Amino acid sequence: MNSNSSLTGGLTVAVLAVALIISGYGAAIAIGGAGSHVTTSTVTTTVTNSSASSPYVVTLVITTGNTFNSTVGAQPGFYVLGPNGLESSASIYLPAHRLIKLVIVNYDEGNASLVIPNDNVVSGTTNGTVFVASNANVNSSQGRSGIVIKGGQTLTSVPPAILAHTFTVPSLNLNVPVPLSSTVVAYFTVDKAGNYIWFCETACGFGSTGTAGAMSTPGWMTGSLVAS
Ligand SMILES: [Cu+2]
Repeated sequence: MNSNSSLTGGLTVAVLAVALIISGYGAAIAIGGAGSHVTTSTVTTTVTNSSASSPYVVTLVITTGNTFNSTVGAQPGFYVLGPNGLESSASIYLPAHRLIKLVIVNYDEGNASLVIPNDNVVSGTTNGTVFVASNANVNSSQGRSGIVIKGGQTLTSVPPAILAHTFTVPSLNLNVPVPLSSTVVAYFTVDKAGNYIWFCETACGFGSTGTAGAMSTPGWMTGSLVAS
């Protein structure tokens, strides 16, 4: 080895060091970006939740008749109700170690069959219940004088005949069944920060089994639940 090659070796180390510093900086920017997002959520929290002891409210809206593509046609979809309106449910952000008040407003009037047995049964919520309002089959009736709302009803399961969708996080043992045309309220806590996958577990999608299209596409009937 002559002095030239040892000089080259030194340069290589220097270049590698610079590259490492740059990539480290890149990672810092990426982490900062994620942190900014969390900060944005925190601002939302301040607006919708007056104190840290009150539940953190997450509102999801299920709309129907959304065009998926020309082959599949319309599909139902979950959206997050954010400060600027309906946002993608591909990632749903919420705090860990804090009571979550989950409100699901479902405009879908059609029922769908279960993909997994018993997913009409509530699990993982406070008291193992959901509170269902504004569903004609559960707590209101319709007559010549209009719709009579009888108030909400607390349920431990939703009859399969009126089940439209579920909000299910298997690794949290969380299952919130959603009747057709209803507003559902459930409380739960995520004990461990992390990135979880949520699904709808009714056959509400495309294809012979109903598991394609919306069912298998993030931001429609599946996505990430990010607890931090
Ligand atoms: Cu669904």
